[in-house]
Amino acid sequence: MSEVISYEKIGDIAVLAANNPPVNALGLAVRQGLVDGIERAEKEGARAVLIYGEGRTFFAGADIREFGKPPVGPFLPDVCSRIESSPLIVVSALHGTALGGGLEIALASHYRIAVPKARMGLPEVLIGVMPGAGGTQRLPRLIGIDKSLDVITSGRQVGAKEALKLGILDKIVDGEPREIGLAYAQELIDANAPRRPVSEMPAPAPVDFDALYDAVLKKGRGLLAPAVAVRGIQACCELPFDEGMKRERELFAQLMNTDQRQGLIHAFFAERAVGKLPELEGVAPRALNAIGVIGGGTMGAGIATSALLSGLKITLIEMSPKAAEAAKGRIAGNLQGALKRGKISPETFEELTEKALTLATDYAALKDADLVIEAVFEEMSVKKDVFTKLDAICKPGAVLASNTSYLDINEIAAVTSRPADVIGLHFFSPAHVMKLLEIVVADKTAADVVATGFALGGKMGKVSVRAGVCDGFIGNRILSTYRTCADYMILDGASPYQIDKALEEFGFAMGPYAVADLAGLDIGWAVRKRKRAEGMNPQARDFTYADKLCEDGHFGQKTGMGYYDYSAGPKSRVPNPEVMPLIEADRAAQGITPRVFTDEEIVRRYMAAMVNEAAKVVGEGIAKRPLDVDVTLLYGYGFPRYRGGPLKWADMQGLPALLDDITSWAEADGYFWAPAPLLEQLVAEGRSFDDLNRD
Ligand code: 3H9
Repeated sequence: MSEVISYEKIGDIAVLAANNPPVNALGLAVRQGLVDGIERAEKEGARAVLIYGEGRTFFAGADIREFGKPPVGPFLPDVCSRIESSPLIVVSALHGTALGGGLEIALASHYRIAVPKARMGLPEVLIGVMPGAGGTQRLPRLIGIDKSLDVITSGRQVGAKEALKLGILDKIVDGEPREIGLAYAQELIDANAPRRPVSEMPAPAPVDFDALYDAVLKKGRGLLAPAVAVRGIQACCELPFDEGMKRERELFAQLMNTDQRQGLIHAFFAERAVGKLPELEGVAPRALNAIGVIGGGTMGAGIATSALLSGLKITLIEMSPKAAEAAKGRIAGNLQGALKRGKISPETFEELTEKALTLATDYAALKDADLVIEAVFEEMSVKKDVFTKLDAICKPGAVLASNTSYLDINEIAAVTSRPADVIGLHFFSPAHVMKLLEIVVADKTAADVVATGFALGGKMGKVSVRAGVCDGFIGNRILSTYRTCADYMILDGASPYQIDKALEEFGFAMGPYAVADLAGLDIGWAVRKRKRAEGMNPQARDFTYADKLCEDGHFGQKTGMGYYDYSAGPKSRVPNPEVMPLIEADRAAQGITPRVFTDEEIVRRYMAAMVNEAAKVVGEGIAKRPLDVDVTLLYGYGFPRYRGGPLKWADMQGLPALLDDITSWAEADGYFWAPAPLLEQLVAEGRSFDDLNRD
């Protein structure tokens, strides 16, 4: 027998146990082991077969690492058919996460039992494919169209209790999967229970699948997989089982060949790789029991909320008792949201707001803190003042973190006597919702302080990315460049509305001007004023239309008017009629004759600006690997996940063509479009960004 599937005969029951850590993925050896096990059970006169997983889970699905490589048999659909067609009774006992091909193995079994904590689902659409081993053919036969549509097109995980209610499971029993499975198989043998192949159950009656397809496609904002999966369910309802299986396989193969599949799988592995840094190997984080937060505005309150929700005790410092109470109100408001969504109980709400949170106005309250995060006004002198105080108060070894979004952490660290303990922890607003955390490592930051930043991010459920020090770190630096590119396109003839539409069609949740309205136009206004005061590079182009909007009191959604008019509510935006005349006045003042931009050119320039700056960020070591940039943009900036991130997108587009475009635009504006040396190097060497991820 194969090593990854062990075989044992206990009385009348053949036991096939999977042992393929970490998640019992259904790689070639596992698939072969299952087929061999079933054959042996039949030969050795067993009456039932039990399939279960050793370790943390039942099969978590096909081995995604095999995707894109030439497939080698036995293929998973055939393994499932072999299991289902066995004359023996086959029982699957589920624990952990039975996902994708794992659930398909269970669906091909005749009976399914699970432990109460088991979770299951068909998450294939989340990695750009669809169930390809009978999931779309068996699940609708078992639980009907509506429920299977929900499970398959959302890719969500279903808990055991719900799965029993849906009809996916036959039984839930607490215990070890092996023991509960053996007892259930014996019970079935004793009761002379029949085999129960799902493929022989009647299929549901067809419905209007074209309408369903369109609705699912629209909901996915360009994501193909869930819509194509609808066609699989359609095949279940309209075709005999075997033909339905063939159709499912064709649809699966079609999705397998898409860029979306590549993008989503890149995102899956990239988000798991961000925290794996050679510099942190074997480095233990410092203690993380008592956390301090300085400043209880939107950001500080969001950070405190997120920390409280992850079970940390927080001391929050504000300037006055009144400000501290206001901060508590913000935190309570955030936690109310979690309460409403059923994420916490009323008792936990009480516990978090009354016991786990301490308010203070004196820094002395931070003397025992293990880590302090400041979230005060974004001004160097204010930050320096805070760090000077922290240096005087905090115990030796405490981590001192700044939530600055662009200021120089080295300069902040230099005011302390312990720069090795200083780090940037850049949360994104609202901090209790947004998953991204940039961990900004300054010149003197100690490795165990970096490890502590990652440990805190892990506790808070964040996706943490290591960044180096520069203006804006990874994310805001790249954002500033592609936003500038969009602003220049406006000066040259595009409208904010065309740009938003083109980028939303590309897959961004919101275009840059709708985002600006949401964030508040006063933020960009302050940055422009600062840059002008510092002295802008004479080659950079400037404009006044956005300032004029602010001067008129239009700060975006919060004032009901910005690039868009929100008088009918935040979700129903219409262009603000004041905007285009302001833009036209800017163009006239600068002697620009506006030209027509196609949506395609808008996307191409915007993306090229993003990729070029991202290549500079990687080339300068601000991001260690291209995948760090991809994850930053995916989690902090609404980049469409199915495109994998800007540098994965660039690889799939082809780097030489992108560099050609950038070089040709540099003829007109060599300052803005100066090609990134790393991009030039990769093109010269015929390599991709992903090659650097693997180096
Ligand atoms: C499918 O089944 C298609 C079929 O319908 C048809 C085929 C014909 N393969 O996430 P974690 C690795 S499509 C290979 O950190 P957790 C993962 O990379 C598949 N490797 O742990 C990581 O490796 P490393 C449908 C996999 O506890 C390690 O396992 N199934 C796979 O937070 C631990 O993972 C899915 O889409 C895999 N399938 O979460 C499930 N899965 O240690 C995808 C994981 O080297 N997986 N790895 O970094 C998940 O959702 C989560 O990993 C899971 C565990 C919930 C299982």
